[in-house]
Amino acid sequence: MSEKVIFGNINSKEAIELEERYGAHNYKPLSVVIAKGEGVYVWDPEGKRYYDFLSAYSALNQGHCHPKIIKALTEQAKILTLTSRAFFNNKLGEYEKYITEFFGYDMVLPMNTGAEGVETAIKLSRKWGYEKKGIKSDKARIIVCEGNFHGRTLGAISASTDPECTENFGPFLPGIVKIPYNNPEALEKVLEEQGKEVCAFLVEPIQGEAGVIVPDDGYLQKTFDICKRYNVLFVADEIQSGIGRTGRLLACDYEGVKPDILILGKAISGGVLPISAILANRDIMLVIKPGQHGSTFGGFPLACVVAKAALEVIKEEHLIENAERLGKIFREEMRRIDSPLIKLIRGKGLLNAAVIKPKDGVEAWDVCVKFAEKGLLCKPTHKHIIRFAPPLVITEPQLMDAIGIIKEVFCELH
Ligand code: IF1
Repeated sequence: MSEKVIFGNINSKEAIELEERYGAHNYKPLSVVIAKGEGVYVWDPEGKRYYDFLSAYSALNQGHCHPKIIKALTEQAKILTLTSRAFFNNKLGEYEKYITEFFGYDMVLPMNTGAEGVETAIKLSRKWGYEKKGIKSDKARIIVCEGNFHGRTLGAISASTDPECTENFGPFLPGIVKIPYNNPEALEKVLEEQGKEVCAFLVEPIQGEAGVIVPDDGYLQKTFDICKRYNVLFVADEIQSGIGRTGRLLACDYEGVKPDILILGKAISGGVLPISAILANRDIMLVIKPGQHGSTFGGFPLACVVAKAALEVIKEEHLIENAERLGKIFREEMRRIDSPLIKLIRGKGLLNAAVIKPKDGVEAWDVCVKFAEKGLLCKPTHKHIIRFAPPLVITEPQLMDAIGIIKEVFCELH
């Protein structure tokens, strides 16, 4: 690491030492330091280039430092950044009109992180449950799926079934019922028993953290219909699966399901700012009245122009179509790799995963370390799954080049 520093003013070793020394140890990153990003590429301080096949967990669908989004950011940053919601601002309404029309909803409630979007959806669902459905005070329940990931706040981890996320963080939010994923019958059964007290079913159309678990065709449609029969809100967490990632604008679009509450995050900013939102129609959204929910930064003018630009990029650059087309090629090519380490390739659009069969002590983590050595970054989820999610701006030649790296690694590993 005595190489010359090209990007920034410290080398990789120094950057890692600083994080280790002064930062909380709530992550265990791969030993790669990123100092610059552009499109599908990132560079370390010493100038080594990598393909980014994580895209900050699908927040960077539009690629690193997209020029149009950065232009919107920097121009607005010189004029007005934050007002709070104590006053109106001249960017929020324009963005609200744009995003609601973009996704086909009456109204939006802007927040910042994904987890806050989830919290907002839970609060709105509960309030709707009491004020519209007539659930008795403090009795409202929300149904969630085993293996979910909805964020790190107490509300979100109360829904979790992963001990790593919950251990010694209790007590948790009451009123959460956990059922198996991809199992409409399980939903029907709880609703039969306790439907009167259930306000919402909260679900990821594809479970990301669980290892890119794609449910059976018809699952979303079936569970949506069941919710309607019991007057339960269908709440979709599309924070990771939304905004073109899976080859549709929303993963729910594959089944023509329109969630009652849609939660978005990550890529609505193109990876530039923490921006999230929930969308719903008036009859639901308006149960929250002035003073009952909010956030200092939610809907700040800087975020509004960034999110609008980021959504425009999705349309203008046909990123949804690109994700669908290149996703198919990716899975085809990956399935052709003849390696005893690969058990299964699955996914939709450019949200894909390889299930690894650990062999001779080689686990998913070791495979990712090898990828990094050869210039491709991705991250294992659990011990045996590798997620592949490049920015949606990736081109076919870039994808083929990256697949070349992946093939090389699997070849060398056995
Ligand atoms: C971390 C996973 C991805 C999400 C869904 C809400 C949130 C997320 C479906 C919360 C966030 C992230 C957060 C990140 C790891 C990551 C992740 F592996 F844990 F599951 F993407 F796959 N709903 N997912 O995926 O959004 O508050 O973070 O903005 O380090 O915790 P957030």
